[in-house]
Amino acid sequence: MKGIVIKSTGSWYSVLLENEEIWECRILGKFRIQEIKSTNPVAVGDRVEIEVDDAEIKHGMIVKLYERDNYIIRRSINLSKQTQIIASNIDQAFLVITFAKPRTSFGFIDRFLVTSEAYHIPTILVFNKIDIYEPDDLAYLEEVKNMYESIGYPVLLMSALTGEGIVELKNQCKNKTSLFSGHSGVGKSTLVNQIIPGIQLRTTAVSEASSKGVHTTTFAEMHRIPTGGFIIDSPGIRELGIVQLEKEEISHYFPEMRDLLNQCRFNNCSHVNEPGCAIKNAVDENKISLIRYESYLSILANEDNRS
Ligand SMILES: Nc1nc2c(ncn2[C@@H]2O[C@H](COP(=O)(O)OP(=O)(O)OP(=O)(O)O)[C@@H](O)[C@H]2O)c(=O)[nH]1
Ligand SMILES: [Mg+2]
Ligand SMILES: [Zn+2]
Repeated sequence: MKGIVIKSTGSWYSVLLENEEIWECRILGKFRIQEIKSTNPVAVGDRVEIEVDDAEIKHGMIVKLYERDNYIIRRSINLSKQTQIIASNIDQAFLVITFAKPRTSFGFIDRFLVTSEAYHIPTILVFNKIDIYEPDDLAYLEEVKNMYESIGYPVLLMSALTGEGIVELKNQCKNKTSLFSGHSGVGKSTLVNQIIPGIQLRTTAVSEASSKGVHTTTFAEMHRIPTGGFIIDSPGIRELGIVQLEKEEISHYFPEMRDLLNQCRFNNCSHVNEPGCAIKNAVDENKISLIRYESYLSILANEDNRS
C-alpha cells in the first residue's frame, strides 16, 4: 500500500494511505537514500510503500521510500555532523518571522533563504504579530518588506491574533504542500489554527523572562486543509546551520548577487576585500542591501571555520 508520512515521532511514523486511512508504521530494516546522512531516515512528506503488520490496529512496516522531489535539511550549528531532514516533497515554505517576542535576526532569515535557494524551494516570508508593533515599527517593517520583495521574495504582513492577512495566507496555501518554519514562539501553530478550522494545535505564550518560545510543537506534522492542500507545522528552529555548501556557491544563492558575479575583476572573487568587486560596489551604491551583504559575510565566515 502506498502513502505519505504525515508525522514522525522517531520510531513511529503515521502514514496516510491512498484510501484515507492512517496507519502507524515502523521502518523495516535500513535504507539509505540520496547519500545524505541524516538523523531521520524517513521524514514528513515522504512517499512510502507499507506492508501490513497488524491490520486490526492498523500497524504497518515501511518497506520502501520513493524518491524525493525535494527536501529541506538543517544542521545544528554546533553539532556539525548532525543533519536532519525537516520535510520533503514540499511546494513552498513559509518562514514565519517576528522581530520582537521572539526576535528573528536577519542572519537567521537569510540563512533560511540560502538553504531554500539551494534546495529549490520557493519561500514566502511571513511577518506575524503585526498587532504588537508600534507605528514606527510598522514603518520599518514596510522597508524590510520592500527590501525582500525587491529581490524576489514575497512578504506577507499578518496577525494570527486579529486575523489580519489570514485570507491571503489561506489563498497561498491552497492546493499546495506548505512547510511552516521559524523560531519557537513566532506563531506557526497559531497560524495553522487560523487556516484549518477546528484543528486546535497546541500553542503556548512566549516566555516573559526570555522573550523566547518554549518549543511547544515537538514533531513535524502534516495537516490536511479541507479545501485542498497540506500544511506541515514544524518545531521551532533555534539556529540554522547551512548544509553542504561550497564557499564559492554561497553568493549564487543570493538572487541579487547572481547577475553581478561575472563582473568582478577576479573570477574567484570572494566579495570580501578584493579590488574591483562588483558586489561590494553594489553595496556601496545601495543596490544591494547592507543587511543582506552582512548575512553573506557571516555565512562565508561560518563555512571558513568549518573547513
Ligand atoms: N500578539 C500576537 N500573539 C500571537 C500571534 N500569533 C501567535 N501569537 C502568540 O504567540 C505564542 C506562540 O505561538 P505558537 O503558535 O505556539 O508558536 P509556534 O511558532 O508554533 O512555536 P513552537 O511550536 O514552540 O515552535 C502564543 O501565545 C500565541 O497566542 C499574533 O499574531 N499576535
Ligand atoms: Mg507550534
Ligand atoms: Zn566580488
